[in-house]
Amino acid sequence: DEQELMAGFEATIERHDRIEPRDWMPEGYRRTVVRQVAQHAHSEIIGMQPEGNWITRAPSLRRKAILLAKVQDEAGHGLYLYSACETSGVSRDELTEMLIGGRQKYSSIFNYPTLTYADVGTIGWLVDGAAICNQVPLCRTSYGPYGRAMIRVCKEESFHQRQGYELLATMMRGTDEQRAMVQESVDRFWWPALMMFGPPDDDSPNTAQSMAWGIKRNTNDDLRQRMVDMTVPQAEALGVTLPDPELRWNEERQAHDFGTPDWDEFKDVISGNGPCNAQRLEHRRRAWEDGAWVREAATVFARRTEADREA
Ligand code: FAQ
Repeated sequence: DEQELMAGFEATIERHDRIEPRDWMPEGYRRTVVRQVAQHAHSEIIGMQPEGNWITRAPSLRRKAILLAKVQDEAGHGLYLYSACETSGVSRDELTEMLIGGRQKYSSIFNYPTLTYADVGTIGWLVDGAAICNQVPLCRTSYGPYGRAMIRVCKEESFHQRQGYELLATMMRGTDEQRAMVQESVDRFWWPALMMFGPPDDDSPNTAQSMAWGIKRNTNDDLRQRMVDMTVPQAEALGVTLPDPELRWNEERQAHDFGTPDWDEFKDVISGNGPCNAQRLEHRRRAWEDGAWVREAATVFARRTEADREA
């Protein structure tokens, strides 16, 4: 009965074992997995847009090849994650409809514009950097298909992060104008990158339950602190200044103190009013509609092949 099933589920969580799609799970657990994994998948797919914006304007063939490969990796991550999400009983079509209909979210960060080529480097360095901080612990998430997807995704994210750092390091060795371009880009992306970790813990409605279920392994503030501590020495090595006058080493805590992100801006962005929300969703909706004939053709072809085989 239900009580016995729940005890089995809780024992699995307690042992830090994986919950698999065939296992019994409470409805709230399933809903939370779908919400987080779908949001993650949508972020990968919507996240192709800000950088994709620069593919036709990359400054060299080499940079273009690198950027194309990176954006393709993001499509791959999105597909893995949609597959992981489908194991918990929702179809990819339903997930896409929920994204386009504004019923599911994607990461706030992708609602900011990419104004210069330096932004490609900054996204690699800071946005993929934040993604790594957040996702390495998710390799140990309790939902099996999600954790396994994270292992490969994280390997590729590490590569992406180095790619961004290398791009910025190259620009920092260039002209004064290029250095100024990097600094201006970092000034715009630093705070939105810290917002990727979600609201502060005391304002995060999902953290406690998600941690109890082992879906999340760390709190939002804990991971944000890790991001700051990881990034400060990298910023020094690059020669850029992080735009936070309150940023300093705290000897006692053995961690950096830092300022408070503008949480009103964050709330605005996640409720649909960021600088690029409308544009990002509209672009996704158009791609979905323009691709309808491909999905239809593939379905008809699959049915016909199946019928031929049976005949
Ligand atoms: N943006 O109670 P919490 C990438 C929502 S990396 C938008 O703290 P939770 C790689 C949250 O959903 C980016 N919404 O929620 C890449 C909830 O609303 P809901 C993707 C946010 O789930 C790099 C409400 O606020 N990574 O794509 C955000 O416990 C370069 C309350 O928040 C992931 O998705 C936000 N930043 O913790 C690709 C990582 N933060 O759903 C291309 C997996 C919070 O109830 C280029 N996700 N909200 O309507 C997670 O770790 C968690 O879901 C958090 C949020 C930490 C994001």
